[in-house]
Amino acid sequence: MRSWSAVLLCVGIIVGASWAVQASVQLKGFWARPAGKAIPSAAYGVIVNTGAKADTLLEAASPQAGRVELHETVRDMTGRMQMRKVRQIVVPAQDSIVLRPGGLHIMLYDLTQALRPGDTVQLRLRFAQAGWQQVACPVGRPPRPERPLQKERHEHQH
Ligand SMILES: [Cu+2]
Repeated sequence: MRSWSAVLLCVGIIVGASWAVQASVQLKGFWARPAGKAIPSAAYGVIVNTGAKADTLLEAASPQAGRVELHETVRDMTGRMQMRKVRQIVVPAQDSIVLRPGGLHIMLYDLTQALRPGDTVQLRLRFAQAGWQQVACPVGRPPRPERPLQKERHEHQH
């Protein structure tokens, strides 16, 4: 098991290094779908590219899943929605890509254990420019969209 821990150490160093350099890719509002151990889960969120160059998501990995794939959902000839593996996801410069149910998403196969609401999935995404980026995905429902600040209600009582 010594070689395996050496590999993990290397991954840690690489991930740490990519954090040290301010990456132009930000991962926001990530969450994962609850799933039993025998059922695949999926992760969603927003990839924001604040850089001047387009970046490309090349692969994803998680210590909690044996296999992680990039997927899209498409309508087939008969009108049914089907999932399909994609090789990469391009994030244009100064733009963002939304991963959501019914659209692009990250599929988690061969879970090491069931994912229940309140659990957290550690996800790593590898970008062509930004390298490996890590994000913690709470298991549960999608986070509530940010709402504009509501005007304070003033009630005058005389
Ligand atoms: Cu899928």
